[in-house]
Amino acid sequence: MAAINSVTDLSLDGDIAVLTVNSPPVNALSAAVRDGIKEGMEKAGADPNAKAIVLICDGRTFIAGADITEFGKPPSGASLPATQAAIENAPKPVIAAIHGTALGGGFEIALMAHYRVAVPSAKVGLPEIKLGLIPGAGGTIRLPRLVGVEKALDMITSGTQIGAKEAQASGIIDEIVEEGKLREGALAFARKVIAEKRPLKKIRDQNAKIEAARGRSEIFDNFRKANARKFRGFEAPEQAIKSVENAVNMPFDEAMKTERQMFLDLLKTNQSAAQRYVFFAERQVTKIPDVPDDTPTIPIKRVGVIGAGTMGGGISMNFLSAGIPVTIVEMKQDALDRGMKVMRGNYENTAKKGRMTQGDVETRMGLLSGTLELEKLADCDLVIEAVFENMDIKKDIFRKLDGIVKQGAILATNTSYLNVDEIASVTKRPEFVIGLHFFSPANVMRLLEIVRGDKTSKSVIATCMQLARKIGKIGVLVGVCHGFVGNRMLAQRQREAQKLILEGAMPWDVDRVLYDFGMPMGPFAMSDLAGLDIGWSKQTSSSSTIREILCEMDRRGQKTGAGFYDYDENRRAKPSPVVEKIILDFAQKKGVNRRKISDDEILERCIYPMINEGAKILEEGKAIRASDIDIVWINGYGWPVYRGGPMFYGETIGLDKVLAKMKEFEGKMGDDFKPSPLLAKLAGEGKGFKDAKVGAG
Ligand code: T1G
Repeated sequence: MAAINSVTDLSLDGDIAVLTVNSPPVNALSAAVRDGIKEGMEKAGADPNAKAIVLICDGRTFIAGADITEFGKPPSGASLPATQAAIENAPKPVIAAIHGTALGGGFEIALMAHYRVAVPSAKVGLPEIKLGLIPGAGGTIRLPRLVGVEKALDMITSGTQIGAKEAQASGIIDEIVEEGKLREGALAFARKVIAEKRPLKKIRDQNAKIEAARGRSEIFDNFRKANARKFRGFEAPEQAIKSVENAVNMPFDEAMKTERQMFLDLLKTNQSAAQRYVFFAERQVTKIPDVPDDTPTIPIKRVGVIGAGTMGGGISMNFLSAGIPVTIVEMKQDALDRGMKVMRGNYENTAKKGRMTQGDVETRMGLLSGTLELEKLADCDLVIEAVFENMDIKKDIFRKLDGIVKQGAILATNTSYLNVDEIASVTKRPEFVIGLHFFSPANVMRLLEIVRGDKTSKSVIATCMQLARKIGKIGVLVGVCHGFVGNRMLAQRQREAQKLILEGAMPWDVDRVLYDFGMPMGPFAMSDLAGLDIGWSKQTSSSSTIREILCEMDRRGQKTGAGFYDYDENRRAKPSPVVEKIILDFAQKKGVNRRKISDDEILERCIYPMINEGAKILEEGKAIRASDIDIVWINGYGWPVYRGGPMFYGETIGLDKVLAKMKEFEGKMGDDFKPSPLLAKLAGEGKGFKDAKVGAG
């Protein structure tokens, strides 16, 4: 065994050279790894005692891609293309031995080998699209030659990983070897290649699968049309499609050169910077300064959910799908039956779409029990209250739970706004009380705001952060304040949206601007979807706002076929002349002189106050870091990932520009736009939110 460098070594096993990469945590293609592979290949290639070369990795995975931490830094070490050429041009067979996840540049390295073997649990993929990039080392040129154009387009534009079996069936993997015996399997395969005098198979010479698509632009146009909604606003997917089309129609080396340039161009875009930022932000969010990774956690073997409505049912489904039994409580049998029926229906819809079997449905439903008695929750390890958003009702429930549920169990509230400390204060176990704020639909949205109370213990926090991952959520630790992080910032946008339609815009103007910005829908379409009558009361309604007027007219949103918009039988929204007249009359009655409001003003007034509120949240320590706030908005409200989140977007615009605009609006429209001291400080110092102090969440 001879070390090539600190992360690679070369050994000889009989007549097979074994080049091993060992660069934790994921063997990313750092400069040292590239240097080691290039030098190792050249040495093994020149060694007469080596009849073949196995490229293998130690640790958890084969190379998981380029080292994302190196992006944007001056290049050093061997280039990736040079490293790849050393593999493909080796004068003897190279076998890539894959375990874990061969992704991005790692997969592109494996594609340079003449053969590939893998253990059954291995996966391969080209996830560059998730970073706002396209594969930059031949992925879009070689993969179609192996698997065909359609499958390549799908894999590259979705960034999905495929398992070893599917990869073998698609022609990517030559042989699957025994789990846990990758090295032995790869050596045996190498000896077979030598014994059978198999050729040095280069993918660049395999053209059969692309010839069928040559000159057929409709394949690519149809793919574009079929995915237009999914790709809306993103730059990289179009480049990926173009590069695969080049693979089909251009000479190999020209297509390679064009791909590399497209990759380098994308690397410089704000979209890629945003998506790379989000990649790391999603990993940072698990790091809590005062709750170390080794904090003891509480085993959660049974969960109780109070309320079988939309939220309670959705929340329960998360645990059932993770194999955790749930006891769900309602006050009336018909409500309980209805809630359980809805849950079964949701699962059966998923089964109809082929995303689970009927057996999966029965397994999940078999873990669910319903009851009208709170006492049945006594042996639960976690109880989540998901009832009406009223403090007195919640306090009453927590008083009862405190006397029923076993000691050491966690009592959680799903409140969207209310004060978790006040709820905890009615129990004798405030250290076991926490907020678990799910986002509707709770079985779909990935975000879970985990609200730490003043007295919530570190073990309870650690348990809930771990449980979030177990049920497939992104848990973000936030502090107690009205609306926590997401809804507190949302309130800023909703206030401005309501003012804008009074001052001169129409609901469909505001929605169009925010939809074109990249949001899944604007505030008024969102209100119609959720229902305008949330928190509205017929008894107290007095036509004091446009929303009240609409609810009084029974225009309560999509569910009544009309709200801010009119809806046809397929729930397609159309601007409503009725609503337009209501708005004009209301403005006149209020003595508001309406004016033309530009799209820029709509966008700035909806988003800049959100950024400003995010700065206040950081100042108050209600979020640990700005990137946590961005993760909340991307995963809770559909903020376009290619804009990185509101705080990242503020930095893209420039905090000085955001501050100047807030001051301008403050001069015209008052304190709603008063800049936060932190925003003023950072803008004045030419710094970004990443320079803000870390909060406790
Ligand atoms: N570069 C640098 N660090 C990385 C990394 C990478 N590619 N991938 C992961 N890490 C770090 C991560 O930040 C974390 O660090 C630790 O490894 C464990 O990751 C030319 C240019 C491999 C499936 O996009 O999908 O190749 O927080 O917590 O859940 O075409 O990491 O511990 O300090 O995610 O087991 C393409 C991205 C790059 C793969 C493992 N490759 N990584 O998941 O662990 S672009 C990717 C992943 C490219 C070429 C282009 C996952 C994983 P820390 P983790 P995991």
